[in-house]
Amino acid sequence: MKQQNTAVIVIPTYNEADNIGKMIEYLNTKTFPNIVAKKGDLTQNWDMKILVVDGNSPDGTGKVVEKEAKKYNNTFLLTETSKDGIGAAYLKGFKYAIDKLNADFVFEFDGDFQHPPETIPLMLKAIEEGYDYVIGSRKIKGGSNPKGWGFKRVFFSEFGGFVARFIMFFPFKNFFKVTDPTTGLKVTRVKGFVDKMDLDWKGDRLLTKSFGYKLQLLFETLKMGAKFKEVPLNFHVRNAGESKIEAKTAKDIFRVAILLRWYDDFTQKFLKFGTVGFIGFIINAIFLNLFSTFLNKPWPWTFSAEIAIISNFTLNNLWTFRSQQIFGPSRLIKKFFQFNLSSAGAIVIQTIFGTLAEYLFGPGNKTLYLAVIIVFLVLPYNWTMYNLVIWKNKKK
Ligand SMILES: Nc1nc2c(ncn2[C@@H]2O[C@H](COP(=O)(O)OP(=O)(O)OP(=O)(O)O)[C@@H](O)[C@H]2O)c(=O)[nH]1
Ligand SMILES: [Mg+2]
Repeated sequence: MKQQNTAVIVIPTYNEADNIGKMIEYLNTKTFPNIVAKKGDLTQNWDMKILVVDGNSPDGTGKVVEKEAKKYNNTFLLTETSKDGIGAAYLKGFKYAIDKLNADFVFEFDGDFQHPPETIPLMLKAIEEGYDYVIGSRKIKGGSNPKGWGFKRVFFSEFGGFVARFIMFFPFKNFFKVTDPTTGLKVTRVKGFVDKMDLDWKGDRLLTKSFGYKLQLLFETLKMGAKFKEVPLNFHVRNAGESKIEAKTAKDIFRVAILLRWYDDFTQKFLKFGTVGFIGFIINAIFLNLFSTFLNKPWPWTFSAEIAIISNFTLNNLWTFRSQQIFGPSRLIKKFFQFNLSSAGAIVIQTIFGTLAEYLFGPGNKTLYLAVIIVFLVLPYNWTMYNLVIWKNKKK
């Protein structure tokens, strides 16, 4: 293992001439000298670098950074041709940090003193403990919003953050783990995570060029299985200069959260699974009526159910679980037999709980009982059986 890791603090700037010089000085003289083995809780020496990605600011931000870069050889400037959105700036910055600066870890960090530099060593400590992805959270114990924020800004941050969190992760474990999905302060391990991302800026890599990229990288990094931790963040009001937060930022965040969830493999599979189930139900009903015209009880029930089972098996195999598709006559027969057994299990569940419900609550609301049993028992049961037995991923 490498003895010394390199961490690059990537700072996007647009018109931050009044802040960025002070920030670079502060990091180099006050923060980095403490990021060495045996200071605080750190056990390693860290090679700390600063990369400013400037959107060709008209206020001379780039000039200030150039001057600092002459003074400190760990400080670098990447100038974009124009202001291209904070998400675009970060992707370009990550690529530069990896290709040119040997980054093992990349930080996302604001240059306007909203992120206290003192949080950096705490995040590196978590990295030393083995985490891959550490973010600063304003919502956990010890974290906070700026004292100077008005009601509107607090409301948007709290409400927007919660909605984003809900849309992206509910009801899964990341919904409970990620308390601050829109935070701007993060550090990510390069090996296995950032180096697996497509950082080439082609314009369509991200769902957005602006602030919503935070959600996308969060979503992707967690999906890659990053070991994740939050540390408290005391978010400040900006030191100087003007806010670049736009009215459309909230809309951007909302849009990106929905798209991420919608295009996620799991969602797509689940929607297809639901659709196939619904088609099966319709087919079952149609054939039940049709067979009833010329067959005696109980056969219409039996044959229509089997036709629905065949439809479900076929459509799920061709569509829902296409990525784990079952091929070949002998495997198809074996799996179809398994599928029938699994469907019989669903019938048993329905019979037991349907009867129980009638016994407990009276025979009145059969349709309601059926709906509840299907949604809360049969669907989860089928979903589990399909994923873990019938179309089980063999790779794992
Ligand atoms: N290179 C580049 N930097 C940007 C761009 N948009 C914002 N930034 C910088 O990224 C940092 C974080 O931006 P935001 O969190 O979106 O907005 P903000 O101006 O910090 O908003 P406040 O919280 O009100 O201070 C700011 O310090 C900006 O200077 C951009 O399009 N390109
Ligand atoms: Mg800011």
